[in-house]
Amino acid sequence: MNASRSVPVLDLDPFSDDFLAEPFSRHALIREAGPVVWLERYGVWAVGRHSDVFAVLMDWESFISSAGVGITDFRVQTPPRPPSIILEADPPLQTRTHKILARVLSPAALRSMRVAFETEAEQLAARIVERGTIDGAEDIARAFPLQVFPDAVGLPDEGREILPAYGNMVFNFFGPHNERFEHAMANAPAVSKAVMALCERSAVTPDGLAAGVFAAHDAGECSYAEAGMLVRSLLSAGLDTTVNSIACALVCFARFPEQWNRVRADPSIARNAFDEAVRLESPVQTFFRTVAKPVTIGGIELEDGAKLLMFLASANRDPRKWSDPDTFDVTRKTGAHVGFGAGIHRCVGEMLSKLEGEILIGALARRVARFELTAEPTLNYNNTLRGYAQIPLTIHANGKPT
Ligand code: OVM
Repeated sequence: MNASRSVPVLDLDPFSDDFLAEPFSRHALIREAGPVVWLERYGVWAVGRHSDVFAVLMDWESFISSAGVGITDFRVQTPPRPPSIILEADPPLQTRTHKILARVLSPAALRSMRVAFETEAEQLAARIVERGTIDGAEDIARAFPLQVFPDAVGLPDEGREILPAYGNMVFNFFGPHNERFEHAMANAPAVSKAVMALCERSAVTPDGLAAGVFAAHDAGECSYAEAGMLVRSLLSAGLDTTVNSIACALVCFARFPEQWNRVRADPSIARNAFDEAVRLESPVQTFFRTVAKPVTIGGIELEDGAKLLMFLASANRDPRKWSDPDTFDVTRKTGAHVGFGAGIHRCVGEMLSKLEGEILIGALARRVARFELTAEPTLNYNNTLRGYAQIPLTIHANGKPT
């Protein structure tokens, strides 16, 4: 095997605190080593260049998801929760389930959320300006999605408090069985049970996203159990991702105040600014695929059954693809970034996430002149997500709120 090319072997641990504290310089090493590298610590392949990450994302027949998109191979080890029927699935199942959630999250469905999101964003912006000294991670990045998203899904107030612990479990689970994994999983059965109770038709309002999923069941598009599993997917994928995206955007605005001034001058670029923060920071840093047939990347043969780690965050700063990749530029053409994936598994909630980002950033732009970091933000270490535990900020208000 691999007689024709020598395989770059690296002993990096992409799930260590050390790596996660400063992932971007490590990504450069991976990209420079070759189109595909062997991570000997875990016995997995990895890609970090934009063209290779994109090619892997697009080739769902060679690089499957049904054996899990974490390091664990579901064909060998039983996963700790029943597999997702959209994320951890291949066509034809994934085609059917993706279609259901795409309709539930359609532009028409999102339009009806705008007013509620704007009301919440205005209140939040007024509140933080009033306070002046805040933790951006808690008071903005967690506060906003934790309110508007469970409301949009149609969850009761009672029970939704389990969602942060559940998200922590789901996204740490994709990584290796390190300390972080063990800690997040400590309460897995009870947390999973509480979440599944929220995925019953009787638990949700008749007008939210969850109700839309159950309507697909009524229309014969999926079983009742599958509808519950798709509601679970909304709850798994829809919260920690947006929380961390907003946290990343805040840190970008604080570190690049001239870019914040451009958003203030023209709030119509808020949506692009949010997308640029997703490119630069990549809240979802990595996902795995499993090789399902012998394939080659850059002349190196990958064996059937191998796990392959895609460094989405690395592709998003690959200088082969981007000019000034480490610079936050709110008017950059961001279209080709893979922060939301690409191909058949591309994030089905992307437009909902961007609606949240656009509305929140727009409301902040009308009131906040400057986000001043009063101390270094602290990272929230996670096996998949990049985000912040704390973002100590002084909020400088605009002269006059409009
Ligand atoms: C799911 C799921 C869980 C986590 C992430 C995700 C990024 C989906 O259970 O379907 O998408």
